[in-house]
Amino acid sequence: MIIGNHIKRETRQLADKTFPLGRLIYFVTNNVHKFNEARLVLAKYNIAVAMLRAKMPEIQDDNIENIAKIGAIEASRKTHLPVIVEDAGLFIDALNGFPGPYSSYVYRTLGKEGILRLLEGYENRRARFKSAVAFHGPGMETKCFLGVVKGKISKTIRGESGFGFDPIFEPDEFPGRTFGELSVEEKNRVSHRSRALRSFAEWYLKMKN
Ligand code: ITT
Repeated sequence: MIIGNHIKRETRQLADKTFPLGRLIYFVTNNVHKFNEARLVLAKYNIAVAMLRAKMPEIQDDNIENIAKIGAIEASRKTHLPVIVEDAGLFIDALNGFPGPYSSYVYRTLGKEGILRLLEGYENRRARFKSAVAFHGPGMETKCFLGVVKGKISKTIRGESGFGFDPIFEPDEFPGRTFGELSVEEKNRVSHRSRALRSFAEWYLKMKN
């Protein structure tokens, strides 16, 4: 009897450690636009995601990969669920990569107008968005995937779609149009987030098979 219980417990522990394939993945974010973009990208791979709003302290680090990884480990540890945490930022060449990992704070304080003011007088308006998508499930190692989109900072604020710095970023693939002037589908064709998520999806489906 005691041995039987022991075996049952061991089996349960093993099951808990099994990679959570085929299960819903929880995308931890408070940003509904981000979630919507991710949902559409992953739907193309038949990967279902649910938005999980969680009050998580975001660590400060110079590296978005570390921020996403630590966020995913922490969120999965707290919820016992397979989760994705994505961290992204806008890196401006003339400002040596600023605001980068501090994009959220800079967006809240200086905003889009502040970035345009900072770039007044600069010829070089090259910039890139970077995304780090970290996946962590109970009993497994964290995996992280990166995506980049190159472009430039526009001279004026244009477009209503998207969020954050979208109305001041012109991706190279859509010259003369900002992310704010693109549909979600157009943005998803080239964005940093969709590129990182597609790498994740390809890895995830391989793991599954
Ligand atoms: P969560 O942390 O809750 O996921 P967030 O909006 O704070 O949501 P990030 O920390 O990843 O997301 O992004 C930091 C900032 O970078 C974000 O507030 C935007 O201003 C900007 N940003 C990131 N991705 C962007 C995108 O696709 N388009 C426009 N701005 C973006």
